[in-house]
Amino acid sequence: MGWGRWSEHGGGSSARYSRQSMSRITLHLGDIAADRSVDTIVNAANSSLLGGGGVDGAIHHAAGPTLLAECRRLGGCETGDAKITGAGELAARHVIHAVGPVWRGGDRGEPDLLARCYERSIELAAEHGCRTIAFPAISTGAFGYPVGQAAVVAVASVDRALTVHSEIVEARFWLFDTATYDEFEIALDRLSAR
Ligand code: AR6
Repeated sequence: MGWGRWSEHGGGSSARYSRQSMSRITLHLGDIAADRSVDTIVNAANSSLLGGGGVDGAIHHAAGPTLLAECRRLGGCETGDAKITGAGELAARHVIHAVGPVWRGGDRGEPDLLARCYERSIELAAEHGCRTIAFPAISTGAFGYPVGQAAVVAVASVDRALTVHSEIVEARFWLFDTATYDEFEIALDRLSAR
């Protein structure tokens, strides 16, 4: 399938650079909380849904206290599942709080749980009328999932879910550092070549 175009700025966002494939999956380097042109932002949460560090901290900081107040009413979330809220002061309409697996060596169902996070997020976005969705690299920070393996699961599961939900026109991955971006680029290139 191959790549489309390079651009300095992706989707009106603050990406340093972004790359757009001919599929509906795009890759961006930078802060997901600064994406001002997406319908829903996915948060890499923990099962309490009560905030934390990393991308969770950045999203709650940018969204303000109403997001946490909404999360308190959700009663937590299982690993491998996701729940949706409004987006507080973010430009997006919704935040989807996905709980990825903690890496325990790879034989405790981690790939399946990670894939379910992505698939459930796309399902929720579609149910709520969203056409665009932005993901971080779920589980690859504090939860310790090796980035290369997480990237393969992430792009494959999102690609699968997009074939079911044609109403989602774009799924963006926001990668926070070049090493993570590169792993997602390799995974997406391999998927596109199949
Ligand atoms: N925009 C995009 N990606 C980011 C941002 C950002 N603003 N900040 C960090 N990343 P992590 P996890 C990247 O730890 O592994 C929290 O405390 C980061 O570099 O945020 O799923 C939660 O409350 C990494 O590549 O999420 C949970 O307790 C990726 O986002 C726990 O961490 C995910 O790193 C979840 O751990």
